[in-house]
Amino acid sequence: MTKSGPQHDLSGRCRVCNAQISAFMSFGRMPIANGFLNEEEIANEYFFELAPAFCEQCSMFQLITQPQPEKMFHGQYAFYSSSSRYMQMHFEAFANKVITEILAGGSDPFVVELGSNDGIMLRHFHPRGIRHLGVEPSVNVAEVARSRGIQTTSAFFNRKLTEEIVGEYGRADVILAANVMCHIPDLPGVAAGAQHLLASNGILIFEEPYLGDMIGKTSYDQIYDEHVFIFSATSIARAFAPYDLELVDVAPQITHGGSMRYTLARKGSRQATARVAKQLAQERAQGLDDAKTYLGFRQNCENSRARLMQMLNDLNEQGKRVVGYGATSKSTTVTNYCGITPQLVEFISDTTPIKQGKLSPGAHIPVRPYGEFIRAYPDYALLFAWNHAAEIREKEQAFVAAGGQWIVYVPDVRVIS
Ligand code: DWN
Ligand code: ZN
Repeated sequence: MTKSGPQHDLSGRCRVCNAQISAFMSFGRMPIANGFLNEEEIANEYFFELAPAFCEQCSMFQLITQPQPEKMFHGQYAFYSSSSRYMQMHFEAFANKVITEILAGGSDPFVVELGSNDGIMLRHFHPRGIRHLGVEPSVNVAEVARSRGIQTTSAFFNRKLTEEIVGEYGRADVILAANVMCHIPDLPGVAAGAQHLLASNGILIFEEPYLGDMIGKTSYDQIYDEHVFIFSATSIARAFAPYDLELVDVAPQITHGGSMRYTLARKGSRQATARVAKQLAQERAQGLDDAKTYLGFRQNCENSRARLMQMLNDLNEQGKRVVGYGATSKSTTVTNYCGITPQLVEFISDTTPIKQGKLSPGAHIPVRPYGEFIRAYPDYALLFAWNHAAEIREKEQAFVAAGGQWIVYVPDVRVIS
């Protein structure tokens, strides 16, 4: 067995269809991806084995084990959705599309968003007087949303909660989620909740990192504790079908390194677009429903790790300064799987105050404010926030003009300036 094969038998039951599943690889001992910590917390740092599996019965890509939700989403949750200007624009466009194409003409519509974070999407519904409710378990980010006047309840979304929502507000015309569904281990519970909450002609729209992109680009850093699933159109159609919810549209998105927007409606209530059948056929052609594809992915991950470590070790021997850019959740998988130490990457620059002054999970690389990056540019910046490359490279032209270079690892390990 290769170093990235599971250390011991990692098997379990598919969270969606209950079939027997086994991990096809392991990324090893992993901490909580957003578990930024202080020196004195190192002794008690929590680790689990990060091992993905593919269910051959329903095609769902998932983690074998996931830490308890309370370990990941709590009053100190470190990720604020509004930390990217491009993402703010993306959600404004998403919200406007829902308002003009779906809600237009409806009388007093009601919108529910799962995992509404700091209100990056609902803030566009609120000023228009559209009835809305955000469901956000991480109380600190929910508080930011409330301070913006956005109606938010701090809870995990499930069937029981939908009964309370229906009792208080009635049924939802639209249920939205972005980068949230793939975080919820009880996906059948979410589907049952959506089935209960949706109005008869209502729709459920969500967008999440896309399995086809992850496999195609070897962006294995999408795999971390919070992402218990990585979806495809195939797996989504199958997971929601038992709840009479049908996949009626798909739309690829460039966000988060390649995402897919899924639209579902009550069976028979809307005609599915031709894009759905096309996407399903494309997924078969890519081999997303074939277990062999994941063995190839495992090999690609190992190659990527070897190349990145070779590059970082070479630069270290040459005495070059390398700094990480963006203390992303994704970077926790990269630093821990590859074994990147503070000797190789001096610190990670990040604009999020709650992360600054802390150590990165597991690898314990210091996280410093952005000002440290511009104060003395390093020779190389390792772009952990590669999904925001367009925004960041536009902003950091002075770094390149000063001779700085970017190291990227998706889709390949390479240096760009
Ligand atoms: O699904 C999830 C996605 C949507 O967001 C969550 N599980 C958690 C989170 O994942 P992430 O942490 O990998 O997301 P980002 O958006 O890639 O994180 C970017 C990080 O980089 C933030 O900490 C902010 C920081 N940043 C920065 O320092 N300078 C970002 C930009 C754009 C910048 O210019
Ligand atoms: Zn399954």
